[in-house]
Amino acid sequence: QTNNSRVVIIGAGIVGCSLADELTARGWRDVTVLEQGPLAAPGGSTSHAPGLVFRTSPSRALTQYARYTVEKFSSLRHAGQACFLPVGGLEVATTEARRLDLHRKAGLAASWGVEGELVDPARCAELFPMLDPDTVLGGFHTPGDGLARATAACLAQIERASRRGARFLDRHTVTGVEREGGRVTGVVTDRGTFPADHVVSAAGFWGPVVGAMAGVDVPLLPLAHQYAKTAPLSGLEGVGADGVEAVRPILRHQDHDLYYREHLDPTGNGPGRIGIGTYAHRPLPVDPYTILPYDQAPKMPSSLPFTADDFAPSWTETGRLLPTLADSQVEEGFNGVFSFTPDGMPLLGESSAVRGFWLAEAVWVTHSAGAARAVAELMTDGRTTVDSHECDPHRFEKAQRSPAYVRERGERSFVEVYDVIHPLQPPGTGRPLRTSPFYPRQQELGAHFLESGGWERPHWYEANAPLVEELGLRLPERDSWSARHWSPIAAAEARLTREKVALYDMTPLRRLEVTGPGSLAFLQRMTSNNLKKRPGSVTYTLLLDENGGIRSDLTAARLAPDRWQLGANSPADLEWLVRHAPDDVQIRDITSGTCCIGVWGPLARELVQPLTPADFSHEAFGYFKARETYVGHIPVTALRVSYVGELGWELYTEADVGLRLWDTLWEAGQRLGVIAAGRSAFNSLRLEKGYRAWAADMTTEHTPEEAGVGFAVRSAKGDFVGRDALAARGAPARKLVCLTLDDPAAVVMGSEPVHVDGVVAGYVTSASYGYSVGRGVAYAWVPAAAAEPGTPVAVEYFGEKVAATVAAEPLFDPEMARIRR
Ligand code: FFO
Repeated sequence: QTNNSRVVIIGAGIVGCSLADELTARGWRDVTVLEQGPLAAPGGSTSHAPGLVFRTSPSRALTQYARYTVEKFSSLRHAGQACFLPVGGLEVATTEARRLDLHRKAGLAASWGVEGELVDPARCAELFPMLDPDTVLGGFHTPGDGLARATAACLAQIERASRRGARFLDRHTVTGVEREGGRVTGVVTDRGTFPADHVVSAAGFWGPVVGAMAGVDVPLLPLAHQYAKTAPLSGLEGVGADGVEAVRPILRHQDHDLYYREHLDPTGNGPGRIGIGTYAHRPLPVDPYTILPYDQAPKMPSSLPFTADDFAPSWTETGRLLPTLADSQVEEGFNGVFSFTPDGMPLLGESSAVRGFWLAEAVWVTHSAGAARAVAELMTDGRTTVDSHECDPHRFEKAQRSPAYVRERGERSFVEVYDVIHPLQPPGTGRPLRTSPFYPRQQELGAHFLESGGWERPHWYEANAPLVEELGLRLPERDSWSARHWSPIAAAEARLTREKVALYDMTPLRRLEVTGPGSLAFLQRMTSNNLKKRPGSVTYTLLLDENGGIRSDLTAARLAPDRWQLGANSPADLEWLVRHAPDDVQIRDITSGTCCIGVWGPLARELVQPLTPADFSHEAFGYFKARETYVGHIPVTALRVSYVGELGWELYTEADVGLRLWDTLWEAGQRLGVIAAGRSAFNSLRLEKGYRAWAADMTTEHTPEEAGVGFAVRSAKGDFVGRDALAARGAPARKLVCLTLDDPAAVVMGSEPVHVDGVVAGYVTSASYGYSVGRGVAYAWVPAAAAEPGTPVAVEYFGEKVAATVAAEPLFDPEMARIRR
C-alpha cells in the first residue's frame, strides 16, 4: 500500500536511516532525510558508537528492539559485509551481588527469548582469553549478542531506502519547523524549506534543540561518556580478516561500569586494540546548544576532548581484570555525547502538542532497528507489534519535565546505568516531587515511600509494625532480593484489610473527567463495554486499539447524563481520548487537583455510614454504583468499587480538603481499629482477587480474551474501536493465568521465565505473596494448552526451578460474597 504523505526525518544517524528504511518498506514514497553533517558518519552519537548489542534488559520492549537489531543487521550487507558481527556477549561478576544478579539476568533473557548460559570463571577466560579468571566469580554468556556496525548499517539502509525513493540530503542544517493549526507543515533549513505532513526528530542529543523549533519539549539530557582504545596489543595483530574487526565476545564488567570490545584490523594484516567504554566517571552533562557544528568541530560534534583524569580509575581496574593490558596504554580516547532520559528509556511517538511532529530520540544503536520499526508502525498503523508504552514521550507529566528534573534524573540514569536495580527501587534523586494531601499523615505514620509516576506512594506503614506480633503472623523467611523494599508489616496490613478496615491512598490513580452532549456516544465508540446505563452506574471497560489489543482498562462512572469520571492508567489514555474526541466532548485530567482514599474491609460500611447523609446500605448503594454526597464536612464522589476485593468505597474529593477527609475517616475509624495500608498489601490483595494491572499484566499485545477480561467486551452494543478486529481473531494461543507456588515459603517478583514440560514457555507478569491464601501468587503468560487449572509448571527464580501450579481463579472469594453485601 503506497502512502504519498510527505515525511521529513531530521537526522541521518542510525535511527533516521533505519526509519527511512522501515517507512519505505511500508510503502511510504515521499521520505526526505535531512542531515547537517556529511553522510554517512555525520557526527552525531551514531558516528562514534562502539555498537555493542547486549540484548538482555529488564524492559521487555528494549530486549525485543535489540533482538530485531540483531536480526535485521545480520541480514543487511554493506560492501559485501554483514552489518552485525555475532561475536557473542559476556558479562562478568566480581561481587557476590552481581553474581546473583547474573542469575536473575539469565532469567530475564529466557523470559524475553534471548539464549544465554551462566558460566564459571574458567569458561569466562576461555571466551575472553585476556581475562584473569581469578578476578571473576562467574559470567553470563549470550552467544547471539555482538557488534552492530552502525555506520555500515546506515549506509546499507541509505542505499536500500534510496532505491525505494527516499532522498538523503546531507549538509542541510535545520533552522526551523513550520506549523499551522497545530500541525507541522514543513522544515526550514539553511538551504531551503521542505514542506512536510510528518516531521520526525531523529536528531539524537540535538533533540531538545529541534524540539524547541517545533515548540515541543524533549526531555532528554546529553551526557558525555568516555571511550578509549589501547595501543596495539601483541597477540591481536593479524587476528582480524575478511572485514572482520572483532572475534572475541563483547565484554561487560558492570561492577566497575566498564565494557570492552576488540578493534582488529579487518584486512588481517595490521594491529589490534581493545576499546574500553566507561560509565564510572562523574556525569558530564552537555548543553546541546553549545555543541559545535561539523565544520567547526575539531573531530566531530559528538566527540569531545578526552578528560584523562576521569578515565584513570577505569584504566586501573582494567589492568586488574585484563592483566595483559597493564603493560599497554591508552592511545586515544574521547568523551562521546549521547542521550539520557529521566528513566533511561527512549522517546518514541507523536507529540500531542504538535500533530505530525514525531520523536525518535534517546535510542542506543543497540535498540535502533526495533525503535525505528516501532515509530514506522505507529506512523503507518497507529500501533506497534511490540508494546511500546514504556517509550511513550508523554509518560513524563508536567511536573517531571522541568529542565532541572530532566537534568537531575538524566544524570542519575547515567550513574545507575550498570547498577543492579531492584524492580521496586525508587530513584535516588528528585524526591519528593508529587505528594498527595495525606502526605503529612503518612509521614507521621512512618510510611515507607517508593515512587511511581513521580508520586510518593506508601508501601507500608511502620506504625503498623506492632500488628505483626499482635496478629501472631508467621511469615516465611525471604531471600535477600525479595526482602528488599518489603516488610512483614504488609502482611498485617493485608490481614486487617480482610478482617477490619483500612485506608488506602489512591490519589495517583489517574482521573479523567469527560463531559458534553456527545460523551456517551464517544465513550461507547472508544471503549469495549456497554456504558449505556443510568447515571450513578460504574462500568469496567477497556480501551482497545484498532487491532483489538488492550491499550488500557478503565472504570467509567456516569455521574450525570453528560458527565463521567474515568479511572485510567497512563497519560497515554488522555492523549488517545483527546485525539479522538469530537467537538461536543471535553476531556480533562483532574488527577492533580483531586485526591482519593480507598476505604476497604468488612467494617467499611460501619466506618463511612455514620459520617454521611446518604444511604450507604447495599440496597441503596449497590456494587459498581457511584454517588456524590458528603463525608463529614467534605464533598465526595463515592464509587463502590474495590481493587482489593473487599467491601468499600473509593472516596474522591478536591485536593484542598483532602487532608480533612483523611482525618475525618481516621478519627471515626479509631473505634473500629482502622489502619492506613500501603501498596505492598494492595498488590497482594488484588492478585488474590485476580484483578489485572494494565502494563504489568496486559498490554496492546494482548486481546481481552487472552488476558481474561473478555467479560468487559460487549460486541452486541454496536461498533467500537477494535470490535471487528477481535471478531476476526481465532482462539487464543496463549493465556494470562494465575499460578500458585507449591512451596508456601516461595516468592517470586515478576518477569521470571515459566517452564512448561521443561522448556521456557512464558513469563511472569506480576507476583506477590498471597497472605490470605498462604502461598506465593504469580500471574503469567503461558500457551493456551498449559492454561488448564492443575497444570504443573515451574518458575525460574535466580536459577532455581520453583514448582508452581496453574490455579482456578480468582484465588480469593470467587463468589464475591465479601463485596456484594
Ligand atoms: N479505576 C478505579 N476507580 N479504581 C481502580 O482501582 C482502577 N484501576 C484500573 C484503572 N481504573 C481504575 C482498572 N482496573 C476492577 C478490576 C480492575 C480494575 C478496576 C476494577 C474490578 O473491580 N473488577 C470486578 C468487577 C468487574 C465488573 O463488574 O464489570 C471484577 O472483575 O470482578 C486500578 O488499577
